[in-house]
Amino acid sequence: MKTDRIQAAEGDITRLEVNAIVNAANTTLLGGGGVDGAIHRAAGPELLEECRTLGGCPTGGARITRGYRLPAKWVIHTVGPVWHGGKRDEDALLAGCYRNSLALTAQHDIKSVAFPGISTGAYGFPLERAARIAIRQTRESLQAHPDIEKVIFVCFGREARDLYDRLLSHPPQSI
Ligand code: AR6
Repeated sequence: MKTDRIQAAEGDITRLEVNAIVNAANTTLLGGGGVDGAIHRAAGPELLEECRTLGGCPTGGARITRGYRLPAKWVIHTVGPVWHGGKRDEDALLAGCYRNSLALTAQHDIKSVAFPGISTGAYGFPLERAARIAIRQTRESLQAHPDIEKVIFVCFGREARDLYDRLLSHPPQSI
């Protein structure tokens, strides 16, 4: 696999010119704070209208909508686990967010997709542990979905960016 299919970037995910952005949603899919609030504000009220038709989403799952006023054509809404110390299947649930989001990406023939750090804000998942899971699962999913051309991990702040750059420079077996 070509490693340059995966990149880290720093900034506001709502401004990114990619085919799809992933939202760190909650099980209602009806909006919230953090990146969820920013995405709904930037996309406009039509996004909430469409989300109302979906009937929610379980933790670890993913659903897709249009992007409306966003530069991205699509929004993939995934629900990360709340961190409870690591004993409530949080790692597997977080991996599911990336696996299911990338499966939707492939199903809709989307070539480029950007992720925020799912669960690493309000939901309290430790950043480095989350980043390792994100990278490991994305590398595995990209092998299953050769038509996805680019996955961007959008980091909010320098610390997260440095972490992702460091982990992405590691060979696959070592993270
Ligand atoms: N662009 C990129 N990353 C961002 C942005 C942005 N505009 N804004 C925040 N982040 P969070 P969670 C980063 O709390 O932990 C919501 O209320 C942020 O620094 O948005 O999965 C939902 O409705 C952090 O690294 O999501 C849920 O109830 C990451 O995005 C709950 O929060 C995720 O932080 C989900 O919590």
